[in-house]
Amino acid sequence: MQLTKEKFIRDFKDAVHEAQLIKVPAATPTEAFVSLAKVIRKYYTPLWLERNRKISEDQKKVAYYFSIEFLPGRMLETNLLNLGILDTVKEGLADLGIDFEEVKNAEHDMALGNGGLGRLAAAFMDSLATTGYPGFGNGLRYKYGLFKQRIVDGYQVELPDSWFGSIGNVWETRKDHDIVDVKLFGNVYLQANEEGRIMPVYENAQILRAVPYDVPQIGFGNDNINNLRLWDVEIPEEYELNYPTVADRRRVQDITATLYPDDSSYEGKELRLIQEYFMTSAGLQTIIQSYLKQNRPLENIHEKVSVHINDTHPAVAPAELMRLLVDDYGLEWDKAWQTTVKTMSYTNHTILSEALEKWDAELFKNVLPRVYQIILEIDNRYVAELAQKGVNPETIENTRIVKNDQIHMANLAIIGGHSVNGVAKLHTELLKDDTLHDFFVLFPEKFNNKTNGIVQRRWTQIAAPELSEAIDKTIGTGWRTDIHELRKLNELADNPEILADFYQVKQDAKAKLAAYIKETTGIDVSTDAIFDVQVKRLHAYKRQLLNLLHIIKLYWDLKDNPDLDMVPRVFIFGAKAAPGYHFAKSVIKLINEIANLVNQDASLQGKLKVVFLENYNVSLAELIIPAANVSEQISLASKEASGTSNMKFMMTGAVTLATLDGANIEIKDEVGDDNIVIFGMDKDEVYQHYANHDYYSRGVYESNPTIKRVVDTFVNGTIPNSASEGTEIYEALITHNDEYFLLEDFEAYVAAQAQIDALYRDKEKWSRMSLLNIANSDKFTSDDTITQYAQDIWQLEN
Ligand code: 26W
Repeated sequence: MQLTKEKFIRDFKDAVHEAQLIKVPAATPTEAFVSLAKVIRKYYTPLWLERNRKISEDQKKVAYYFSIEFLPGRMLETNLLNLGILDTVKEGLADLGIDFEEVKNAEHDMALGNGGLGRLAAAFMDSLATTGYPGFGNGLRYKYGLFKQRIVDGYQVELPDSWFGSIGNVWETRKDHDIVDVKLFGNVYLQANEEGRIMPVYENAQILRAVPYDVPQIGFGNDNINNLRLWDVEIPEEYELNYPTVADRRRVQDITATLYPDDSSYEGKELRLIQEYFMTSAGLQTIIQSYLKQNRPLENIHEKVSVHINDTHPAVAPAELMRLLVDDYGLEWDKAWQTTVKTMSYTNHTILSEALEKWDAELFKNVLPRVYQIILEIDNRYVAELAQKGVNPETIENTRIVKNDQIHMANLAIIGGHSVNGVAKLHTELLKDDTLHDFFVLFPEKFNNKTNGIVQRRWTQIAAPELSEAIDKTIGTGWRTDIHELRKLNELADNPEILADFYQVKQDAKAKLAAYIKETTGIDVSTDAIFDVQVKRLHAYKRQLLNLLHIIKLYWDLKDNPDLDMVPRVFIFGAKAAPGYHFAKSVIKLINEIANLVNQDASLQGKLKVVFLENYNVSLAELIIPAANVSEQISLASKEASGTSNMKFMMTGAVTLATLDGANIEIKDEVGDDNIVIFGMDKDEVYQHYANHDYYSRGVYESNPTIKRVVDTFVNGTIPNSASEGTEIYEALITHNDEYFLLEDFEAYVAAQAQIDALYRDKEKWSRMSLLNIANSDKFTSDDTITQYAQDIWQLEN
């Protein structure tokens, strides 16, 4: 959109006067932020209205991305950048004596997600708007997002994330117009109606009101605005008498109160099931209503609507759509089923079996009695159809939805949809060959890969403005709109001046992070050191502990030989652990205690520093990632479905130190073997261990003195204040046979780290590697990923 600085200043002043009844110079950053948001809303509202009008006038097919998590982080700067008015606004504010950074920091992260899955959903929203495809989000409006993490005495403490604060969500619009009701609990029986149709009769159901709040998703440079619809729950006025006490009301409000903070294991909690159903049912109801306005037959809804199931959390969708089509709109079962399968598609984000959702049939039946009946019917018909085709009984049993009194949600998503995708090449292969092999044999045509991506604009132009300027200076600004132009940097990678420029940009980013580290932890770190970073959720399979084992080895090397010739290293961690995940919390405690140990030891001469930054979130990632020299992506091969931070690090010039897992493999393919450091077992070697049952960690421990010394450090009193956590870790590694093969990969990891040290000493060589990583990162733009979803899975037009 077009905007002059003068007009902006006038609008902004007016907004401050009107909203705060104060003059601009008196406005606090929060007041300035609220007023700025009001001004921006005024700018985009006509664009948003126009977009909605156009989509319905053109009767375009729309994809709805159903996700229990969306993790956009802050929206202000993205919104301004995408509207094309970021520089104008920054200049206008500067004229008024207002620091844009302060205003920006007044916005609370929108953290309605745990990690990769939620961040990916937010990235897809941005990219859908940017590519111009009509793709809308559908999720929950949690009052509290992912917990705020504080570290007290080295331990993680969780605090509620009250992100609404006193100002609420400045971007959202409540849409009373689209309110719907959602039914839970009660009894259902079937009865013939006057026309002889068998209809469900509900008794004593709880009826809740679903209220949508729409958050605009602004496309980059195209004035295109899509919709992220987040549902809140309310008690319908007419049923108020059913909720006489505060406790009664609270039980309802709980449905949208908090995001479940667990991304490591599935928990069969009733409230979670209600959350999942609530957003799915409400979303589908409004989708049908808006489709019907086009006066088209419901049995063709797949021609104008796609519903995407992001992981299994919204996987009740095929059954709920069947319920709506058959019960509420009177479609024949077979017709309804055909259109349902054509409408639905599903992405799997993990092969960890403990994270695959299964519901106890009893619990499910109690909460969703009618949907339960429908699932049984889908399951019966599925089994009968396959049996009739002569499929062997074992395959049928493996793939059916209801068995052993459990409902397998992934199976429902696969059977009830036409597409199943993994999120990186290796992950999709593993799904086909292993996790979902029986499905792949039955329905090979449903399977496809969609390697994840990132919103390059956030990780370059917003998080790394100095890097972006350095790129502008070398290849011009075209890459800002067409990321593939980054490839031009490949030709410049031998130019020493350019390399020196980029080196300096990284040094400046490191200085910024160093200042933050000093301010928040008191630890001094030198920008001459290698900044070696591992930031992600804390999980055993991601192997933060392997990183720690190497740190302990370095510690002993330096204690043995204080003059050891090594490039100084700062190991930086950021990680939240699921509140109930004991082992993960013990690892956090140990990282912090080891940090205390090494940071205070003068004999190490500052060569080794360990920093744990609390409350890792999107905004902190924007500070940390551009400052990294080394990107730690060291999960056990086969376990990390894709990873997406690996892509962000690459794009901002870190060198990846990685196992052949997830998208690391594709990063290696893009950047070439010389510009990445790979180590450890590959997926086949891991699977061979599983098949042969031949791994014995105690044997490795007893026969390798270095490993023994490192592991013993956890239990011999070297690390203060962590006896019980140290024992727990020792036992995981030795008594419980080291589930993620840390000891097996240890030596390879140490060697890879030595290689990093050697490479970094040659400044020019390192800078070249760094630049080549940036130059070849364009493959990972989520704009291209979403284009593939839109074309291959959803068949959309932009
Ligand atoms: C049921 C509890 C639960 C909740 C969330 C289990 C598992 C999850 C998610 C599937 C975990 C997740 O975020 N997976 C990550 O998805 C990213 C986006 O595709 C991938 O890049 C990561 O590799 C994958 O771990």
